[in-house]
Amino acid sequence: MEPRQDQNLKCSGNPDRWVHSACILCSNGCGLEIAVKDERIVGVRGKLDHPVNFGHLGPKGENAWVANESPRRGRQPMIRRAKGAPLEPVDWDEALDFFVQKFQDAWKQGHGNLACYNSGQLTLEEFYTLGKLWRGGLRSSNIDGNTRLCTATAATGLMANFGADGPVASYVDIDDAELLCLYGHNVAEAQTVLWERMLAAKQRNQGRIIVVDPRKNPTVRQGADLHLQIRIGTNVALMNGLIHLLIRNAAVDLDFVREHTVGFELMQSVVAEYPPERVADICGIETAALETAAQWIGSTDRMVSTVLQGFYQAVEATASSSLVNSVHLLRGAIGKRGAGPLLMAGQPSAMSNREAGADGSYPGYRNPHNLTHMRELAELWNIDPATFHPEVPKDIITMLEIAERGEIEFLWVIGTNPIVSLPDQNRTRRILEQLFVVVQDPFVDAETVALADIYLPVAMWGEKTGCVTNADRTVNLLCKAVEPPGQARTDLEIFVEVARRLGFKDRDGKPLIGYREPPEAFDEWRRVSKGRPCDYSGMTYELLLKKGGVRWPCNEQHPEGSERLYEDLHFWTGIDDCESYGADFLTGDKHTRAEYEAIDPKGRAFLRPAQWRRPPNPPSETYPFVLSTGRVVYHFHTRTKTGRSEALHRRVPNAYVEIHPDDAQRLGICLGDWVEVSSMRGRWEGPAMVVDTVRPGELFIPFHFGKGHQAANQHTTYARDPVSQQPQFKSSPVQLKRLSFAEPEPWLVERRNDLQGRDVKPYAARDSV
Ligand SMILES: Nc1nc2c(c(=O)[nH]1)N[C@H]1C(S)=C(S)[C@@H](COP(=O)(O)OP(=O)(O)OC[C@H]3O[C@@H](n4cnc5c(=O)[nH]c(N)nc54)[C@H](O)[C@@H]3O)O[C@H]1N2
Ligand SMILES: Nc1nc2c(c(=O)[nH]1)N[C@H]1C(S)=C(S)[C@@H](COP(=O)(O)OP(=O)(O)OC[C@H]3O[C@@H](n4cnc5c(=O)[nH]c(N)nc54)[C@H](O)[C@@H]3O)O[C@H]1N2
Ligand code: SF4
Ligand SMILES: [Mo]
Repeated sequence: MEPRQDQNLKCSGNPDRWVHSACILCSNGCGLEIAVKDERIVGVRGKLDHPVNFGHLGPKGENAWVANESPRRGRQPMIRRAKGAPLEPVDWDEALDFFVQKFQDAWKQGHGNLACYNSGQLTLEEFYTLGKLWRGGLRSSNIDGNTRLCTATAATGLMANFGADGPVASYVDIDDAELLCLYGHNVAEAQTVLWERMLAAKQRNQGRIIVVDPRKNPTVRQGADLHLQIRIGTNVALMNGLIHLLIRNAAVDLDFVREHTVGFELMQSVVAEYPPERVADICGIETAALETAAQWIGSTDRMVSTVLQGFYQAVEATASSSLVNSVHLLRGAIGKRGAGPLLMAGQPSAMSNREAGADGSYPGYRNPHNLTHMRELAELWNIDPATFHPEVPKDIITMLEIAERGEIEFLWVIGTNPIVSLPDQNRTRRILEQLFVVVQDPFVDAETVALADIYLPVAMWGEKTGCVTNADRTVNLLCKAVEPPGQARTDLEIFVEVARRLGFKDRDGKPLIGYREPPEAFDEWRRVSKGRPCDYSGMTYELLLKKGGVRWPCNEQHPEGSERLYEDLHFWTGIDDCESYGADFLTGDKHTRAEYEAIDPKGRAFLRPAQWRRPPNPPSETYPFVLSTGRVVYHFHTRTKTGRSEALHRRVPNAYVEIHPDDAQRLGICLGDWVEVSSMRGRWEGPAMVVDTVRPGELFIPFHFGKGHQAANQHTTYARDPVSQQPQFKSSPVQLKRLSFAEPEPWLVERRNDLQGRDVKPYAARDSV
């Protein structure tokens, strides 16, 4: 990708200084500098020498920083003295006294009575500290991140084949690939700069792009050479069909398979049941398209596959994502330049959370069921190994189900807006209303704050220092550019203070969290991660400033970081290396250590077959449409940032529903008509986007809008993948009807034209958003 310095500056004259940072509005982690004038953020510019983006920025990166300056920033803590009372401003002492009192009251009923639900957007140093506080201090596993909704399947999918989490390939491999396969990944909208990099690679290598997606989305229109427009919920069948054909076409690298994998015979017998005709029938595609895809995949080993929410947010998530890894193993397309699976992360720092362990994982990809790993962690934390009994980690949906039964009372929400982003909004709201809720967020108008009993105002990006890891293991250092508003504190300061007030100590009676500043937290993390897959022992803030992004592992052996994993084809599958002893794809039943012992592949990778199942909640006569949900290029999640940028907001100011022209015609619906989408759980209303992106019988609503009847999550359910526990956001049965005729607003027409591919330039390369 050619360097190009994108910039958006809103000040007269030159800024006073430029501060080293990165964009955190998606997992791409584009390097940038923040412009500061009169101690305020006034703009950004891409870093030309950054190994991820070479100066490029996309629409969100260029515009959403204005959110820092919003008048809706929280400047003072607030508490609600009783349910139904208003939130009242108080000082930090009173807010934290109230916090600690309520925390301890709940704790008296057992530590299982408290839960923490955090984010994929804090810094590594903050995740590490929070995980230590919760697991090492409270000794509870009731902690999860919204990474559960996002990249939990990347972790379980990687563990299923390679023994541990850790994206295998990197963007450098994309540069050299001849074939890019995008599985349920609308990269043109979701990582606009990565998409430019992919298109540049395709041009340079005279390569090809295959997109597997039920929608003819902007990625398809802007760059696909082959679109497998499968039905929603048929990913596993498709993958089995591809593997069936690779075997039939003698495209499997049998020497590689023999030397470096286990499980081929079983895989062979399962995929034998998926001949092209059956797969085409299940997936609703032509056999010729499937055969072409298998032929392309079978004819190059310079292939990179990316996987994202179209695969992850489904009940067959781990199985389908693991099958992508298996395709790479069968082709020997792994561990070398230009090749490898890239199970993507989505949130800017979801990877850091998976590494540091404030979600379902344990620090350094340690295995909670491996006593040696847990003893080692207890030693590193200087807590008594004999009293440290890690429990089975609980995912957020399981915790909500427990709370619904009245067995959790206290919930600490940090850096996520669950009332908009969790499935089944009405049920989730009822559960949250029952609990004592602490919300820690930079904005007082984030929807979940309305349910808070305590609100803690925090510093955000640009106002604190720390690291975030992107989707290809590149670690970026974000430096503090300006002071946070009012009395807002950093998440790290809050964690340190809470741990102190709760009296969490190590076994020598010293504070469990023995530091206050990000560099000290980072130093401890370097020691804790040493020897593990995500080894940071060789990384320093100085190196990060110098190189503008370093990929782990970074240690004595790889002092400048590592472009890809598994170059030696030795995987983390040995019984005392692995992060998990594995689980059954269909039931989620966890394998025991004894069971693993019997199959320990000692460094070889697993090929794990899976049968396709029809997804639960199928459409019916009453609810004949299948609804999927996802993103638009101009908004980030629940819009607490992008919703405040006029440039972004005006592009898509409202939710809408994509309806295929055939369905629209049958129901007498035209572009702009006000329609209702209803299900057994709720009612959505908004304008009709009549467009041939979706398949007939399928609908799509962006999930970014949470207020009133605009929330897509009215219709989603707690159904989830049995292994990763990631919710099925992409398939809900609904009904559609017109409420009133209306003229389409100009933005809707523009967006429709854009979705239909009128301008096929990548978004990041366009002159204005
Ligand atoms: N603009 C923007 N970019 C973002 C974000 C954002 O909010 N806005 N968020 C970031 C985050 S956290 C994430 S996780 C990523 C997500 O990035 P993506 O996963 O690319 O985004 P989605 O729109 O959720 O879903 C991707 C595609 O999945 C398809 N899909 C639906 N059902 C199926 C299915 O059954 N099979 C297949 N194969 N595909 C299916 C949808 O049609 C959609 O085109 O984006 C990141 N980047
Ligand atoms: N229907 C449907 N639902 C989905 C999805 C989907 O595709 N369809 N996608 C899912 C996915 S992949 C994701 S990642 C989630 C995202 O869902 P959320 O994580 O709920 O979305 P965000 O808007 O990013 O929420 C982050 C919150 O943290 C706050 N924040 C920002 N910076 C900081 C900080 O430094 N500290 C603290 N404490 N707070 C901060 C923001 O103001 C915001 O309120 O949504 C999920 N929900
Ligand atoms: S692709 Fe866009 S949103 Fe993502 S990190 Fe880069 S500039 Fe930010
Ligand atoms: Mo995500």
